[in-house]
Amino acid sequence: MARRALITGITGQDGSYLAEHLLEQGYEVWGLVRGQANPRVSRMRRLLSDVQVVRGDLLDQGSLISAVERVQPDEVYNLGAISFVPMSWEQAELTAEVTGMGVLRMLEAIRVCSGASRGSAASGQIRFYQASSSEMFGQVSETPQTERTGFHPRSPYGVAKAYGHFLTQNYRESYGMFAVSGILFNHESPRRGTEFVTRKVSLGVARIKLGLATELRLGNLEARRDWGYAGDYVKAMHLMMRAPRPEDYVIGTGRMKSVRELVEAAFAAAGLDWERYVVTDQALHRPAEVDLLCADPKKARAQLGWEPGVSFDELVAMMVESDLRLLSDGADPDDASWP
Ligand code: NAP
Ligand code: G4F
Repeated sequence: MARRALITGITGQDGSYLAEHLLEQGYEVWGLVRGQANPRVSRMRRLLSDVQVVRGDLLDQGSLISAVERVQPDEVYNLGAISFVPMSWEQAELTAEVTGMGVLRMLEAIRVCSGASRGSAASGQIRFYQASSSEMFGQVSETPQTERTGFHPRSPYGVAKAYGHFLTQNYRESYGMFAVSGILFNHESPRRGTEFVTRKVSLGVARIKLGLATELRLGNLEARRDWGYAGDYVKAMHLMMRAPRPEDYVIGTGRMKSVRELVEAAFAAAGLDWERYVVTDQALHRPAEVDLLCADPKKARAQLGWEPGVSFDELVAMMVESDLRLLSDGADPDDASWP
């Protein structure tokens, strides 16, 4: 019988790639979707016609219990979150509720539905994946960051993710649940939300190239990130869930680039000189910045056999080409079907 997966955040970047990957692996895939008429759901249904939908919201405990009861999943992937770091200062309480407390509600739904009790070995029960983040490392205490590096989150988002991370560990230890966290570093794609810097840059380049804009306004160009391709990273999520033991893993490329290098590469991919177009804007700087993030993915390579497949330059070129195509076709990037 096909394994059944329930994905929260299925309308997001990672949810779409993970759904595709699990369908390819022969899974029956369900997505938890919120709202009465979530416009992203109709696009998802058109593209992922084999995905089934169940209504629910990470803010609503009852809806999560009902969803787990209805779907009876073998695996739950909790990708739903307020995921844009600057928004977490503007709506800190909402971020704590969705990104932090949402993890508790999902774990409780699984615990209640699978009858896991304190101290019992809940083998054979529902497996749980938590989308933890390198933002938890924040002001890093060492470089590169491993599964053992301490956390010093720098945003309400990072703090909420740290809560969800520790809670996932705690449910594993308290109830014997197969509950794992993937500490994923930044991963991008043509499906990335337009507010994140890689997509903002690839779209900006495409607009300038096509004569639709004359400048690109950005914040801190000196921040450094470990950027990989989302399509590679969802495979790591699945490998963690099929591992013999529930453990947490760092997932990244092990290579760091600055926002400035990202900009240079993206403009060069379209044959443009970035210095003629990029304007820096103090208003786009953050109240507390994460200066650098760089993964040490040795454990994932050794234990899961996971390796990133797409390089930084290939990723940047893929995103610029995709946005050039999208805009040339007259599509609205915020409302486009996934490329
Ligand atoms: P994304 O594109 O922003 O997607 C977020 C998803 O969360 C959307 O499907 C959204 O659904 C859903 N959501 C928001 N509020 C919700 C609520 N109250 N109840 C249920 N669902 C809700 O994020 P992503 O880039 O795919 O990232 C997936 C997960 O990985 C997130 O948890 C993110 O924090 C984490 N993460 C991402 C990265 C990265 O670099 N991408 C790195 C580390 C960790 P709607 O359509 O309803 O808005
Ligand atoms: O693309 P970003 O907004 O991603 P950020 O803050 O690193 O967070 C992403 O990755 C995390 C994993 O580490 C996820 F957990 C999280 O959900 C999200 O997916 O910003 C990257 C860097 C920052 O240092 C920011 O200050 O780019 C810098 N930046 C410079 N100018 C900008 C801009 N970021 C954005 N979004 N927009 C700018 O104009």
